[in-house]
Amino acid sequence: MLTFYNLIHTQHAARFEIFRGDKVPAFEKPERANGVADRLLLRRHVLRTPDADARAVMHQVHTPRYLRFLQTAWQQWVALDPSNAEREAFPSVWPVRSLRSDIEPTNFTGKLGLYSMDNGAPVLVGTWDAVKGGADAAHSAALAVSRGDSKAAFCLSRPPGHHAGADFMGGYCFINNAAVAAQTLLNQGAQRVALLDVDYHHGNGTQSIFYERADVLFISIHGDPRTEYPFYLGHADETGEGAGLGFNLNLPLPAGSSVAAWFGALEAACTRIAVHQTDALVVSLGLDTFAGDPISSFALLADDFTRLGQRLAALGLPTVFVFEGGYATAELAVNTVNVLEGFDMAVSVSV
Ligand code: Q9C
Ligand code: ZN
Repeated sequence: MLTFYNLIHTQHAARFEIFRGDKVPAFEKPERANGVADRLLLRRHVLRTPDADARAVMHQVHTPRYLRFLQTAWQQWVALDPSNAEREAFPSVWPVRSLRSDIEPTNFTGKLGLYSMDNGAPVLVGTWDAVKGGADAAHSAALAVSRGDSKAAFCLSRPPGHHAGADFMGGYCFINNAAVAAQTLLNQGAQRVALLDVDYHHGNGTQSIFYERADVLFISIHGDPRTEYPFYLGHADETGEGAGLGFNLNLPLPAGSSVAAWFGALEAACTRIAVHQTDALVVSLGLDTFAGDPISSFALLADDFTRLGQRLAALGLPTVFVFEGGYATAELAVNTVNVLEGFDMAVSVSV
């Protein structure tokens, strides 16, 4: 599997997050991607440094005001008080219903809340560089697949992206790397792209970016939002709007669902992708469906990830994998590489 590795992902390393009212060590940490990179090297996969600038594509999936804010947020935070350089910027107020989000406050706290869905994505000194590098990696992976350099490519970066919408961060995410990859595939000539999100959590950001578009079919298999994060999106009755009607498919499963139930949903997803006459596939590859994940409640085991890769390969599509969640750090590398090697294995059998 050809991997585009964002080496500067380490520039974003939150010290902690708020979990059940306590400050706890951040689940989303550099060791996650470092471990995957180490295992890919051990298994003799090729790791490339991203070589393309995603700036223009980022503007196709995010708003100008959000990108402007995110790029300068750290400088604004430190300008408030030089001692903020030692602090991570967490939002504390949000424009919920009846409050306005059309006017950008001048106050930094006001802006940070406007552009956040929760308190799970603190801005740090290196956040912008890390997430820009992630977008470049996703863009580079999609370009490589479009050019036919490789049947599939893997964007290895963090923080993840699928909770980030056109104009907000949240759930550890800032820039929607999977959306960048899908948009690049379209820019390079694909007519129809399918974006399959297999992270435990619904990809609310990705869904919202493409909700009124027919060129990207979004499909997500995830924990039922009635009980699982992100709670406010991901229900089965969300089928798209306007031109996008019929191009959004949510397959929520109850927390605690069996492996068989999960693969049943995957089959439904694959059937929908096959009838879509898809030119290319993006996979939001979250590994938090693993039985041992500390913040999730599905039951997949190491071999199930191999089977997932094999099933995706059977679709026969040019495919870009984009790294998302997965917090059982000790097992994450094996599970991730199992998906990629399951895919490679099945592709080499079919040619
Ligand atoms: N303390 C992904 O898997 N947890 N995101 C709440 C605030 C949210 C998971 C964070 C979990 C987000 C990409
Ligand atoms: Zn997740």
